[in-house]
Amino acid sequence: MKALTGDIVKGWDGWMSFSSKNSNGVGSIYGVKRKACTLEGYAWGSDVVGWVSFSSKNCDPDGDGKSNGVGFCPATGIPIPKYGVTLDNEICDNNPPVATIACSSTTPQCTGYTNSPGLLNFNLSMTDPDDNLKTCEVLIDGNVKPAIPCNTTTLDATQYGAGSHSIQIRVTDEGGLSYTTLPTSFTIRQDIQPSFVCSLDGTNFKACGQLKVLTGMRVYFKDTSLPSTGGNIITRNWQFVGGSPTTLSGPVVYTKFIGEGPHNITLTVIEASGTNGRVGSSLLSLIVAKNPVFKEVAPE
Ligand SMILES: [Ca+2]
Ligand SMILES: [Ca+2]
Repeated sequence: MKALTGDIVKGWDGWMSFSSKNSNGVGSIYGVKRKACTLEGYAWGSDVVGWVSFSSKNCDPDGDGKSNGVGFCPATGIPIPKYGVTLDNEICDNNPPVATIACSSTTPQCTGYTNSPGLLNFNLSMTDPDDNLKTCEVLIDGNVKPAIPCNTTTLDATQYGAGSHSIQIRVTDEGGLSYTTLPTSFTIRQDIQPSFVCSLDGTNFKACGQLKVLTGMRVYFKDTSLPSTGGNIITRNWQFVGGSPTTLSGPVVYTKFIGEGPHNITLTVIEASGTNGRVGSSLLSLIVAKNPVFKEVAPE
C-alpha cells in the first residue's frame, strides 16, 4: 500500500497489518474479521495511515447511526455515518434470509374487524442464518409498505383497512439476497356499529340531545345500529339508569325518568352466533329537566 500524505505523486510505500498476530504479540490486539459477507474490526497501517476501520459497526454496534462510545471511538451519541466492506456472496457463502407469517385467529380463519384492533394479529419471524439481515418489508395486496423493524414479531391486521387482502413479508440481507413469503389471505370486516335515536311521540326520531326531556315524560328509543359485514343483529338490550322501567329489550322501546339531571342510557346489540356473533354497546347521557308544576288560580 502507499501513503499519499506529503507527496501526492510519490508518497511512501508501507505495510498494512490485518491482525495484531503479525506484530508478534507486541502492542494492541486488533484484527479484521469476516461476519457472513461483511468485514469488521481494524487493520493497522504503518507510517501516516494508522488505524483503518472496516465497518461503522466498530463504533456503532447497534447500528443506530450514533457512536456507542467504546474504545477510542467518538463520544457516545456522536453521529457515525454507515460504511463498511462487503464481499461477493460467492466468496463468503452467504445464505438467503428466511421469514414466516401466520394469522393469530383460527375461527374464523384470518378474519378481523375494523373497530377491534388486536383481534387479528400476524405472528412474524424474520431471520438470517448468517445474521446479516438488512431490510424487512410488508407487502399488502402486492404493494410495498414502509419497512418494519426486523425484530418485529407481531403486526395488527386492523391497520390495513376493511376488505379482503393478502399479506407477504420480504426480507433482504446485507449481501442483497431476498426471500418473500407466499401471500397469506386475510379479511377485515366492518364491525358492528351500535347507535340509537330518541323521540317524544314515537314517530319523529332525532338525536337524543336535541330533545327537551322533562321528568315523568314518556321517551321513545329506537335502535339504529348497523350489523357487522355479514352479521345479523337479533338482540337489543336497553338499560335506563333512573328510568321506569330500567331495562327493556326490542328495536323500539319507551320509558320515563322520575328524577331530573343526567341519566345514562346503554344499548347493547348482539348478533346471532350463527353469523358473526359480534356484540356492541352505545352509551349516552340524557339530560332530564324538572317538569314545572302549575298552580291553578281561580278567577276573581
Ligand atoms: Ca450506536
Ligand atoms: Ca445471509
